[in-house]
Amino acid sequence: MKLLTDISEMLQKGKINDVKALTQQAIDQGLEASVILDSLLDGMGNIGMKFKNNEVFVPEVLIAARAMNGGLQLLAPLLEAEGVEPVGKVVIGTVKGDLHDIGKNLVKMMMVGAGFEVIDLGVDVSPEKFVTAIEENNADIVAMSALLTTTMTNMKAVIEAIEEKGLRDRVKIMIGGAPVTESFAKEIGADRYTPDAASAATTAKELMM
Ligand code: B1M
Repeated sequence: MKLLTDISEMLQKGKINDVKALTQQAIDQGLEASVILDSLLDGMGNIGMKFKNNEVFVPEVLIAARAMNGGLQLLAPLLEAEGVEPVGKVVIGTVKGDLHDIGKNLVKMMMVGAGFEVIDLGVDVSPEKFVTAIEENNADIVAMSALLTTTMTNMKAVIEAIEEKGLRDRVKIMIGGAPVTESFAKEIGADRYTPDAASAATTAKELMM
């Protein structure tokens, strides 16, 4: 469908106003939020490939990411619409040293949609900040995202800080992000690894049962 390919193309060009206008158009036409989301993800996937092949560089990726977040903001109310009674509290953030927040934002939206109250600590979050937020909010789940092989190891530091504070039995630990795997989750003592935002929300619900 042309509208959807246009969204993907405008995102790759970093045209935030066009991405927002086209996303709104798609919403107004009654297209499903998940279908519109796929076109945004397609654009970001292409940018990722071009970045890897040195066809585009950090500034282009940054403006594409800004355009992606612009589209996501419009989709958020639709993705979150299902939420009813809070089923639990989640503290979420991207780990220390890591500035990637698009995947984390998606996980947050899906979890809000699944009925969770989500406390978003943002990016570059230190272990101490995670621990303080878990304590202050009496969180049921802590959800960590990492996109770099160099920062995923900081997830272990968060788990150690949680253990040192004696909070490990009180909180479930979920991790995810492109370089993260099931075996890494086992290695560092996380409760769950999930590969995408939708499965993160489903798994969070299972953990509350
Ligand atoms: Co960065 N970057 N980046 N980047 N960037 C990657 C990750 C990279 C794979 C690109 C590449 O080389 N092919 C590479 C990492 C290599 C590695 O470590 N193996 C890389 C690099 C090297 C870097 C820099 C070091 C570049 C530099 O400066 N030379 C630098 C580091 C900055 C830092 O963090 N300290 C950097 C910077 C940036 C920008 C700032 C320009 C920008 C981020 C902007 C932003 O997020 N606001 C950026 C971007 C956009 C990317 C790519 C192109 C796209 C990432 C993305 O948003 N994808 C990325 C290449 C790629 O992934 N193809 C790349 C879309 C998003 C929806 O997917 O976040 O994977 P993702 O989330 C998925 C799942 O992973 C999962 O759910 C989502 C799907 O539903 N998920 C979870 C995520 N978190 C989860 C948590 C969960 C469960 C699931 O539970 C808690």
